[in-house]
Amino acid sequence: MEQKITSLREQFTLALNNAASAAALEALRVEYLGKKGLLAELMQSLRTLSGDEKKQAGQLINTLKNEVDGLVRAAAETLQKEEQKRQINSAKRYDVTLPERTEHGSYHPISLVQREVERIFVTMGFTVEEYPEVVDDYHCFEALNIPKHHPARDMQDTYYLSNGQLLKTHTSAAQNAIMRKYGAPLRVIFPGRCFRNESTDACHENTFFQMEGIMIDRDISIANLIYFMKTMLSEVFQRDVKVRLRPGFFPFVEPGFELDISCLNCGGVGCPSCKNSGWLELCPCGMIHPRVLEMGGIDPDEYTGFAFGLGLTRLAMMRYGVKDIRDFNSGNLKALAQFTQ
Ligand code: FA5
Repeated sequence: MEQKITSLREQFTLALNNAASAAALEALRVEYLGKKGLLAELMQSLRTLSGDEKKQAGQLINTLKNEVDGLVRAAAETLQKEEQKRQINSAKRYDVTLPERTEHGSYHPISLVQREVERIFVTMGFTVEEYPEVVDDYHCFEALNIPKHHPARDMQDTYYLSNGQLLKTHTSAAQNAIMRKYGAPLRVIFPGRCFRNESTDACHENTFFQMEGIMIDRDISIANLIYFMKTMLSEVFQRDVKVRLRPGFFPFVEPGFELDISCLNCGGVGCPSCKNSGWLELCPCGMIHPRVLEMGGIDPDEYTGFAFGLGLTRLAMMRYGVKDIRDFNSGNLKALAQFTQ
């Protein structure tokens, strides 16, 4: 019996050396220590032995059982540690000091259109100016030939601050300051956010963007105005855009016009974005009123000029096929992220 136990130990040692995986070790454990395993079989054979011999052999088998159990466990542990080490070594290294990776943001479609229009005008010799959103009554109205109680103010109700200042209703509010700052001749565009106390619908917002432009020089005429407008629109839309000019009244221009573009959302048939007219009022414009030039410190006998107030938000609607202006301020990132450029 002793002989049998010794050769089983040798056989086990050999098999253990060859067990290179967790599965092989488990199979080995079952083969030796399982209910019907080799050691259980050996125990069974003790029945044929007598007294002391049985006791001695029983102890030897139990010792071997404990050895097998201990060695299989130790081998399994070693294998597990080796596997962990291998995984750590093969894992991608990372630097905990790097900033967290997040989704990339994207430019707002209005910013994209604004940059595009700025680029176009800059190539035509215009400079770009900034102007505050909070202004005073003089710059927003009085310096634009809109005295107190003038009916033109009804169209532009806005939000007043307790100190008498207001949120600008149009980018024209910067005209006077820019004329005073640079004098004539002058070619400037000035984009900005405007605010109006307005009920909203598919084409009206209480907060929207305009891009104002003025060009003042000797002999500037309506022909120059039309040329710059058409050049800018066909560059933005990369095709000839249908426009129409109709008379429009603004106290700070004379004559004044409304420049409409054919609605690109419906092809001019009529839809909610164009109030079913087929045309979208996009860019009022006109020749700067002599009194406005005068208030800006420019001699109207020497200089003439044109001004326009492009509806930048509406231009972005047309450019990107946005059917409802309210989508722009909705904060809907899924919709806005489509414009990444
Ligand atoms: C003005 O604001 C004048 N200051 C424009 C101007 C400048 C005329 C220079 C002559 C010379 P109006 O209120 O029409 O005009 O607005 C100009 C453009 O801004 C509109 O054609 C439209 O495209 C856009 N706009 C006006 N109100 C809203 C609104 N509530 N929501 C979105 N866009 C608007």
